[in-house]
Amino acid sequence: MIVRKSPRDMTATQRNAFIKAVVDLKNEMNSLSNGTVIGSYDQHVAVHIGVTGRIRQGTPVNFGDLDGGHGGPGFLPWHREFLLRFEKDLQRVSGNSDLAVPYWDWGDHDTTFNIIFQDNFLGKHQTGGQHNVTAARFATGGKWKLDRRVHVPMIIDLVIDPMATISDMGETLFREFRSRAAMPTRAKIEELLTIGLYDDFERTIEHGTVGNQRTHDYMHGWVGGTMGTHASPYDPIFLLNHAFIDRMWALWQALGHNGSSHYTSVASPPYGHGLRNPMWPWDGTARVKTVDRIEQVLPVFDPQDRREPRDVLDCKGLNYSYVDYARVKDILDNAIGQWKTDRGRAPRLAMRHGSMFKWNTKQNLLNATALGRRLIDPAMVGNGRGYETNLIVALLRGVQNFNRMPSGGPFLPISEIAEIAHWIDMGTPG
Ligand SMILES: [Cu+2]
Repeated sequence: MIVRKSPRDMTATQRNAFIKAVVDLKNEMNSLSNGTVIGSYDQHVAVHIGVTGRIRQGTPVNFGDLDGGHGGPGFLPWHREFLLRFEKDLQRVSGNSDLAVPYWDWGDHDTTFNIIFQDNFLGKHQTGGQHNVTAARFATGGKWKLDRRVHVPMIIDLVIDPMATISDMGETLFREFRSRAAMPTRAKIEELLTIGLYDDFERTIEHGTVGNQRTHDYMHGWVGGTMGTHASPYDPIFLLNHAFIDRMWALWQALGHNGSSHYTSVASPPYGHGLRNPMWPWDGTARVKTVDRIEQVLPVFDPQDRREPRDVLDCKGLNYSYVDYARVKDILDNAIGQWKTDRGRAPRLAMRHGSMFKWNTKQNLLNATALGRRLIDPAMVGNGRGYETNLIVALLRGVQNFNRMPSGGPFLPISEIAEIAHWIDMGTPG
């Protein structure tokens, strides 16, 4: 099982390996049977443009009509599948089957500015209007050239950022960053995990319409430039952005919203959005056509290649996770620093809960008991029942007569509790 991490938790070697894979995929060329020569990376961009707007021959429609991957419940499963395929291609080109797409934690501003948007990763954050990306590998000079056969006409493709003023995106990756102060706050991101219904969760994380959230649409516009268009996957931050959205969905699922009963309640969703609809372009024998110029550059899809939202509801079956044991240990170790309930000292957990209460190795944590209760019942590991374990129940709301832990707080943020539940659901990787 691969583990997608924040760049904060990756080694420099891992971060460099990711960048190298991205650049190598961009430079890999394919000759199609129609004579077109096109890059592997650019074909993923084409798939994204193809799903956005017009899954129909001829392009007569308004934006939003017949979009198979946005503006509806299928947004989350479609991008989950899209990211998995992109990631598999990065694994293939690097020869590293452990390579994982990192995620961009919108609430972690230090990592955003000190690691992600630096020239040794995705390029420096700059304010003051449109500018080309500063990291040499993503700059002009033919190294990171945008393919006009894929992304024109921009007038139609350019919709996410209403502030954008460009009419032709050209061949160079560019951005139009907003400021550090315009980033989402940690507290607002935590609120997303308290939403109860799938459709509300989906709409909020896609459009931010509930509670004025700065989420998917906003973050595309926050980076701006190429990221503000339907050709956004040209900017590799797209991958990190969507990995974070996918992670938020996985964490929301881990809080008891997993399985098909926590998918949409929309009665007749648009093509590709229903639980058992095929998702374009992995729509099997149907293979509904998109606009001609995109059809010309797409990879060939096998008629057997058919994916539906219900196929991607469970990350475990897809063999990836967002949390490993090291991350769980970090969360619990950091919490100890906050839990000063013993007259200013860290709580004496062994005294209160017994000597079995420890997590200095994964096995310790899996065996741990408190007051004779197993923190993580083995029967609840790996099957979507992490949220029922005593550990998660105690952290979220308290077990039977006992208050939410730690007694009196401070309580763990819901996202960190969800991370632990997700880790249990994924079968405790790492
Ligand atoms: Cu998208």
